Amino acid sequence: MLLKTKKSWEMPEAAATPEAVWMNRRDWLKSAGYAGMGMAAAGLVAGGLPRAALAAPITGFPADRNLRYRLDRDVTPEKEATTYTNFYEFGSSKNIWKAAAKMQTDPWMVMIDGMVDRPMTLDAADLVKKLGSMEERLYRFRCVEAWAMAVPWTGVPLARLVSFAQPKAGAKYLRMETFLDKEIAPGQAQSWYPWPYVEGVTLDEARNELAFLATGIYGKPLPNQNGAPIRLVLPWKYGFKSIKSIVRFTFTDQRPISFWEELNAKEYGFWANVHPGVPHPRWRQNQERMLGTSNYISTQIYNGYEAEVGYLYQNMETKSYRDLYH
Ligand SMILES: Nc1nc2c(c(=O)[nH]1)N[C@H]1C(S)=C(S)[C@@H](COP(=O)(O)O)O[C@H]1N2
Ligand SMILES: [Mo]
Repeated sequence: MLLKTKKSWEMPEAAATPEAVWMNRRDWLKSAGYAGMGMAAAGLVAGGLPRAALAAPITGFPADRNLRYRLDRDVTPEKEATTYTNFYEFGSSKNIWKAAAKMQTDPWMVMIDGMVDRPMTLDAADLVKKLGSMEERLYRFRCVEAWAMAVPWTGVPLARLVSFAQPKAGAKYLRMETFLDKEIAPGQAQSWYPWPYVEGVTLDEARNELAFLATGIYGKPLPNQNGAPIRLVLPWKYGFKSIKSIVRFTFTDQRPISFWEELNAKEYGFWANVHPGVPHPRWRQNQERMLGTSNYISTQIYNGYEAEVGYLYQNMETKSYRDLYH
């Protein structure tokens, strides 16, 4: 079973660093002495220090597995899950893993802002440390394009980030944003997409036990293409909700408009709960194909997680299954 977690995130003295200043990633890198990507690529920062001297990667791999989360199918081969990926910042094909290698993920500044008492900006590794011990969980994962996988994620419950941030009473949603840098991510030069990638959940969803802030996969830190250094994993929702390479968490009382919803609200809903009874114009939703296999198997309501998440949607005014998606 899961070992007792250090609850550093619950302690008030761990609650905040005083910086409330907003800086984008490039500004921060500059102020921290990274004079642009050229030097970073050369492995140097201002003053000729080796970049490695400032790097502080997320540690704690492999983490103990939390045996509460079990699979009804085989774990997907690592090679499949790490080479067949969706990360539109690096292109719209599934084969972007080489292009994503360009991304520098350490240091990685993350901002927590919006309806919180103390907005802050801190390095991803520091943030994860403040959120307590990492654990491993086996989860199913289902893309709206009808492919699916089952993988071991490493990370911490998203609920701990919510407790750590201490949102104000009126906050209802958590909005998340991916980095914006078209020099690194060529897909972001495609101006018809509403960059940066944005996703959002209700705070009740963010506090659900399944909502997971992942730092690793297969017992190792996330490879870039899977969303390094930190990403969301919501196993009961279609994969597009599981935003990668997060740089900003904003607490708000406004329902966020996500990247795909902004692009095409008819095809991509805010709720996006997996449901075999809600058809999609382009892909089948009653069946899915596990990566590494060629046959289709039945898709389950909430991707098989109804016991854990069903209560979240019971009081929603759902006229049809469709409302669980749109
Ligand atoms: N920033 C960002 N996050 C993203 C995406 C993306 O293009 N950019 N694609 C989403 C989609 S559509 C899916 S299915 C999952 C895929 O996660 P995986 O590649 O790790 O399997 O990431 C989601 N998160
Ligand atoms: Mo997806």
